[in-house]
Amino acid sequence: MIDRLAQHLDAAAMEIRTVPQLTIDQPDLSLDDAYAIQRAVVDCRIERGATRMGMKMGLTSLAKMAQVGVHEPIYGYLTSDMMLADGGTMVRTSYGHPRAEPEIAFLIGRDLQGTMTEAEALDAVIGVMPAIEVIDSRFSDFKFKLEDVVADNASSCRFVIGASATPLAELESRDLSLGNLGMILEVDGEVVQTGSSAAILEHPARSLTTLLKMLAERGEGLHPGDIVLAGAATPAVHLQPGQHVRVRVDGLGSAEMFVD
Ligand code: OOG
Ligand code: MG
Repeated sequence: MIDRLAQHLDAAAMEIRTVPQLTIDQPDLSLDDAYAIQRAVVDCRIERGATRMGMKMGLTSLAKMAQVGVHEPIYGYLTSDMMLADGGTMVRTSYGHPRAEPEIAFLIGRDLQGTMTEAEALDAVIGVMPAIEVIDSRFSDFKFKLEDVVADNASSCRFVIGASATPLAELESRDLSLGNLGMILEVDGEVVQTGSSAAILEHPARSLTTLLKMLAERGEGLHPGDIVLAGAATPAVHLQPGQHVRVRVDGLGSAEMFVD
């Protein structure tokens, strides 16, 4: 069942079509099943040559939870085929109904696994970067239950990371706190969403420790060089061809992309 559903979701992504929620035919699908399907979906990408680049957290802000009606943080994998260079162009028609959202990314410096304090987790962070995440649900109308969106690798699609990683000590030396940085999403130079890193589980570091706890339940952790997206601070916005999208974060700079 796990492999069959993973192939079903992978084919939907490859063929750029949406499918009904898995939980309609499989009302008893458990969260463990959903994470097993997710892992198998990611393995399909890895078999095609993609490599694991890190992890994303999702549904870590009230704004995001409210937008999709799922009220629990989830995680997914980031793979090399999802990465878009800063300033790069994404072809709109290669995806179903993509949306962009403003995020903060961590660059991890050493192996991390298990339950730990926020200070312990942050000690392993080389730096933080502004990021754009493009999400694209495989489910019709972007409607899903918790188990559906987990199986769908947390709606992951593409991500853009800002050019430079700012060490936390540098932020502090400028009297900025990672827990309260202004975040702006711009489309074609106009501000379309504003928020704060405080919206991300009250502090992005809490997203990191929550991820580590969830990964430990499946015997997994983070590795040197991993990128971790902490989850969007605001609702996501639909993307249209011709747009220029930029995320600016106080003290961290910006990340940008174009839609073709
Ligand atoms: C689920 C993925 C959520 C975030 O940053 O909250 C997410 C979705 O909204 O489709 O990536
Ligand atoms: Mg996201």
